[in-house]
Amino acid sequence: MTPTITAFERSPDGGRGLARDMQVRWALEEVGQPYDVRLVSFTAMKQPGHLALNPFGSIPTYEEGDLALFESGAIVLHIAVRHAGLLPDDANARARAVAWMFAAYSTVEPPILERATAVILEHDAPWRDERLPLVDDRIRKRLAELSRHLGSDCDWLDGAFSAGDLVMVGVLRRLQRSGLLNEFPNVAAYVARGEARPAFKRAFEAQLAVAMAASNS
Ligand SMILES: N[C@@H](CCC(=O)N[C@@H](CS)C(=O)NCC(=O)O)C(=O)O
Repeated sequence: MTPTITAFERSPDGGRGLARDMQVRWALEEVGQPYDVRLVSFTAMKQPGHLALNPFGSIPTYEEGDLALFESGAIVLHIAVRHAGLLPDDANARARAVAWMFAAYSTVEPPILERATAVILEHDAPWRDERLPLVDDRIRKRLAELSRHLGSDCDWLDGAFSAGDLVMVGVLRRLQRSGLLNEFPNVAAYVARGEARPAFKRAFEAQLAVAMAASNS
């Protein structure tokens, strides 16, 4: 059965692939599972039809037969469990790959999202200029830790590319315009390795096509 995911009708990032349908598209591309996309407007996301799929009124969602899922991490994990290619066969390595997914969303991402809030939503707030350097230092701490873990010879977080890398690269991509990634060349190279994967490129092009169509309409 072909799953259906939801994505922004008009992504605020204009096609930079930062909305979280990107991770789900990427996972589906990695495992070779075709999918349909239903585009939703900001208004539709808050209507009962969409809230029945995601009580928080956000994208992405995932529908497959009787199953409806929300939360990009849960969706990526579901795809990884159902298909070969995103989780190792060895039980311990599998558990570690899942740990990296949690690390990406619950340990690495929080200060990155704080930064986005400070830059975009609190742009004119009086505390913004004081807050930003503090947030940046919290991000640097996480990047330094990741940098130390990757060292000079690890392509991926734990052996072969996994769902842990997919989610981590997705989280780190939000830093591309900050300049912070470039302070940690092996982390920047890690992100570039993720973006160079053919499945990433297919997913990126698909979401970009939506953004281009929206900007021409
Ligand atoms: N933790 C959720 C976050 C979902 C989320 O924040 N989605 C954003 C797009 S990346 C969204 O729909 N924002 C619009 C809104 O919440 O109104 C996930 O990973 O799926």
